[in-house]
Amino acid sequence: MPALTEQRELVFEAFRRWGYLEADLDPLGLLRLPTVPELSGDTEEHQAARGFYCRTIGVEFAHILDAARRRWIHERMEARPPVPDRARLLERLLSAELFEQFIQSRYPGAKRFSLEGSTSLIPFLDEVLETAAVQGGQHALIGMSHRGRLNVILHTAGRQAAEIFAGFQDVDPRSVLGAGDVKYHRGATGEFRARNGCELHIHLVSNPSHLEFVDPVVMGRAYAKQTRAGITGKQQVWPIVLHGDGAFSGQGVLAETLNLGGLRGYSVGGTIHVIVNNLIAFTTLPEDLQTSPFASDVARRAPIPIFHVNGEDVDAVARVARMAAEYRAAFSSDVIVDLVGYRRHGHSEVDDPTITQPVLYRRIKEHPQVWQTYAERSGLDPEPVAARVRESLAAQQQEAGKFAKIPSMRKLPGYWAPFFGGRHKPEYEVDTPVATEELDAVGNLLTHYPEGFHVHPKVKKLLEQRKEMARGKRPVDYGMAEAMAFATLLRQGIPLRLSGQDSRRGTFNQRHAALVDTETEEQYLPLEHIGAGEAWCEIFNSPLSEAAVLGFEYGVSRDFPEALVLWEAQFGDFANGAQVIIDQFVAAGEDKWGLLSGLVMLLPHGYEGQGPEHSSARIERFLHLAARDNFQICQPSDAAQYFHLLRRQALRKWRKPLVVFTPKSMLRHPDASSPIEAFTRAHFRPVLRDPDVKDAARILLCTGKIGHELRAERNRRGDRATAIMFLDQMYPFPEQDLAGALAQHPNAHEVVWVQEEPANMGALFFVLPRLERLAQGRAVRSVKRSASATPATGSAKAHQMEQQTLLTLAFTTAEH
Ligand SMILES: Cc1ncc(C[n+]2csc(CCOP(=O)(O)OP(=O)(O)O)c2C)c(N)n1
Repeated sequence: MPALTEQRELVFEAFRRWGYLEADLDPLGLLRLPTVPELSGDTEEHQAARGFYCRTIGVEFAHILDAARRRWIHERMEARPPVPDRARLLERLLSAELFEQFIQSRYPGAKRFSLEGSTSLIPFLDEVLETAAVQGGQHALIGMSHRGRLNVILHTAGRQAAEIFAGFQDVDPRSVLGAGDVKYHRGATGEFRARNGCELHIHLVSNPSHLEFVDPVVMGRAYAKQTRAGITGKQQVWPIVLHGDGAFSGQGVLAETLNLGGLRGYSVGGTIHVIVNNLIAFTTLPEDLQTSPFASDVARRAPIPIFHVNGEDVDAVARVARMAAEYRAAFSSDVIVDLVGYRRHGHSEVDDPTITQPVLYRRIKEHPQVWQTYAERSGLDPEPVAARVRESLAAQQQEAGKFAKIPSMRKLPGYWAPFFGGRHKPEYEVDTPVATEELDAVGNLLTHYPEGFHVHPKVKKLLEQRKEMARGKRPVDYGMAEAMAFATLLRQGIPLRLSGQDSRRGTFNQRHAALVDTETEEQYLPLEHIGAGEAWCEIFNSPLSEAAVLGFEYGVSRDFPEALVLWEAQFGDFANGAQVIIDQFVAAGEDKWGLLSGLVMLLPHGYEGQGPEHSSARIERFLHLAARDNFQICQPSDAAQYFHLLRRQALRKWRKPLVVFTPKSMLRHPDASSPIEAFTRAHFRPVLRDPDVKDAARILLCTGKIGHELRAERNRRGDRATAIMFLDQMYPFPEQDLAGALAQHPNAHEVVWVQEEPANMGALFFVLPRLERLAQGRAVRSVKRSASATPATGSAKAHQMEQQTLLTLAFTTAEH
């Protein structure tokens, strides 16, 4: 009967494609979905297909191009569902809901961002972890925002309720004056014991208020942990990210993060994304939140399945959890689960939702709780379990009173033990010079490629020059200084990872970390072949994203403190696309959560007449964020300084993010190149004194490219009375070094801060008051562009005129 089979296939194909639009996905019947003509019909085939695709699970998978993956899904959807452990599911639901109600009654007026209405999230996570355990999972990294976080800490991360209650009692506020974070943002670690006896280590990642920005951080952390775990890393470490529906559809960083999922430098073997979809965001309804019917629609661009499930059918929720986890294990792919529920209270519990959604909330008030519906449907008596749960919560509250301060619910992994945070101490300094023979050896290694590899003639020439640089036959430029820093660190056993847009070649054609065969386009990275011991090296061209990629690299740095992890902006100006990661994680992570990072941000900076968006990495913004030694802000003025700065960052145990303003026009400039001796002897110096002028009448202090221009101008003028110094480290401010440098010129009557940036930008606001303190009565002046709303002019000629004016003013004394 081929015709009948064909007919059946046609009907089934229609339901596989569109069935989710007619599924019963929403406990309150609020979702408005289009009707699908392709699904109309009442034949036996229609009834059968409807049974598979239009009950409480809907799945979107027709957009997945790989037929084997589509078949995998439809075979499971069209199979008999597994028998659920209903007693266990009811117990978990009850425990989750009664926990929320307990807090409501015992800590009235406190915000907890209740999960009620979507509590089937807890059994959902159980099932994902159970499946992960069967598949060899040992760690789960969970990222999530406020909604239901306390519940997840208790039920999934396995912390004690007493620890959470202690947070509500806010004991010992003095210990966190000016720092710390609210309880529904803090991280937690714990164990989840699966039915097969395995324990999964759970790590709930610390999270800022800024919704969705934790997503790439979770991925980066998972990537680092997977790298640690070796060949089976992706099986062992499972990333799971929970989202609100409003944030999922609205926040761009989510889309950027999904795009990382299948990329070789960023793949974590699949993340399980769960939208805890309560069909509201604060006071705003879906019709004002997203253009398309489902919050999940933004994910359809990726070749990954999207499961929708009615959060009130807890059996279906458990089934979807298993399918999602098994799919991740089978295909190393992301999976989206849209868990549709509702929100029983206001956005937080101090918020009255009847002001904005009076009708909806009347309906929600009358709607039974998830556990009630489930108990009724499954014919189980909830009372004995409920009594037990209430009793245990009351006992835990008693315990909470015994804490003298709010307990930390997380333990740092052992690999953090050798590293320090806090204020800088001189004993953290390290040796960074490298012996001549070693530089010669790395020069050979860095310029070596396999027999028969066809190198581009221009690159070949560059490699020959680099070999000469390493041998001291020509000055070393920035590109080679960086390569030598990377190579020497790798040979000392330090792993290395660099990612950024076009970073393999380098935006300015300066890096050439990957050699490209001119016949085959095959790539060869010399640095990948020189690490000692376990030291791996990864250099990737990132996708065209700042927020997600910087978040990812921050995440890698959090779980690989021994590695030098660098992110590079194409131009420093573009880093503001990642401002939330900079503000909320890089700058504040230690103060808020006590979490350290040694991440390096390379930000090309300098005024060369390339316009408003190719000039400034916004030095001022980083300096505004600087306090309590939270990070280091540097602008190395020559190649050797860059070399020592990178090596210092990797070798010392003081783990602080490092912001480096890197050059553009100075990359190959002889004035900023360094002799080989500067690599074998010196250290990174926060302040560069002037070697050419003794006992100056005036001192010009500056940072970056302008200093070289000032020195050239001084030569042109034949000026022998002006000393020019570079401030290569702006933060932590090198007060003693600078005081020492100024003291070398006791007769200088004025100190002038010279910067390329406009008066309202650059380091001016930061340096001037500090300089005044150190100047010991000398006049302190500044030379800068006029205050401006934009960092730089769009005209190259105007730039030249401005630049010349700066130089002229810098050599004009105050008396004139
Ligand atoms: C980037 C960002 N913008 C705005 C907010 C303020 N805010 C906090 S919660 C919230 C609503 C979130 O809605 P949804 O994502 O649906 O999650 P729900 O609270 O409903 O679980 C908003 C707008 C924020 N925290 N982060």
